[in-house]
Amino acid sequence: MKNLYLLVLCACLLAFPACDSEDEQDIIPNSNPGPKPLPPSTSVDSIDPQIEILYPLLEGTYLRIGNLAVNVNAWDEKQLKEIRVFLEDPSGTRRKINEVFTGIEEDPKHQNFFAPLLPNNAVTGGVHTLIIEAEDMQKNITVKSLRVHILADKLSELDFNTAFASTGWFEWSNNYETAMNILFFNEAIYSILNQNNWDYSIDTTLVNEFGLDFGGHSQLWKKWDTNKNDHLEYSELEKGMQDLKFFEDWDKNKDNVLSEQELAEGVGKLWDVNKDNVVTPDEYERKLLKYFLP
Ligand SMILES: [Ca+2]
Ligand SMILES: [Ca+2]
Ligand SMILES: [Ca+2]
Ligand SMILES: [Ca+2]
Repeated sequence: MKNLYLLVLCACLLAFPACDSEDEQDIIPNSNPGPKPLPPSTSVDSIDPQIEILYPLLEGTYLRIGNLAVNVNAWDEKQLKEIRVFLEDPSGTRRKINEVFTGIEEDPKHQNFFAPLLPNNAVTGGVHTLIIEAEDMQKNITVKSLRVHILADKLSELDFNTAFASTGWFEWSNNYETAMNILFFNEAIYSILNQNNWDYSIDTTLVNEFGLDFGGHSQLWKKWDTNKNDHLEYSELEKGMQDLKFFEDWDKNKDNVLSEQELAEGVGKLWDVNKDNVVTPDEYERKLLKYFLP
């Protein structure tokens, strides 16, 4: 039956050019030929769209007060209608996530979807499912999903490495790459210290507190502001971080990048006040909230 349909379709298509030229001759004398008929559809779109999840990279655990965003690309060989993203809570209730305009260039075949998910007070704790749907103009739909474990108010019950990883800070600061190079590391520290992104002005007390909280360095601002203009130029930050040797010391396997694990261990070592090799919530909670969960 299907073959018969195809034969008929082919026959019609072959017949069309001849018909066209005859029709054109017929309508030339007409002063108002009307809208030109649409060309016959030569194929049906039965191919599903494709989805690429840029992040979250992995199914993971995040604090409700941490950073988590969803970023997805989808494309279709004909024409994409839309990307839809839902977050399903542990009870199975689904809510649609609204897209945030990013200005990323799109065309009929490609679309991008970006939205921050966390921090969000409305999100409860528990295992959630992130559901991504891409639909084309012929209603072909592709669905991908991944699980995200959201921790509501459990910071004080977490071991340090889990707490650090759950902030989402590493992913957020590192453009969702799995290894952080020195440029991203310095920029990440700079954005912790310079909370006003528009200029170099800085809360000098915060720099001094950072010095004390990360290795007991007193009066760090005095050392860092080498040109004494009360601003932190990026070059001063780079020089200051080089002197502290954090990147060098924390890069345990010496591959010139920091993994999230290396970063957590490096920070943890500085925050283990009583040096018992365990970073307890009373040792890390205030600092984690202050520097990595602002
Ligand atoms: Ca398609
Ligand atoms: Ca300066
Ligand atoms: Ca490394
Ligand atoms: Ca300790």
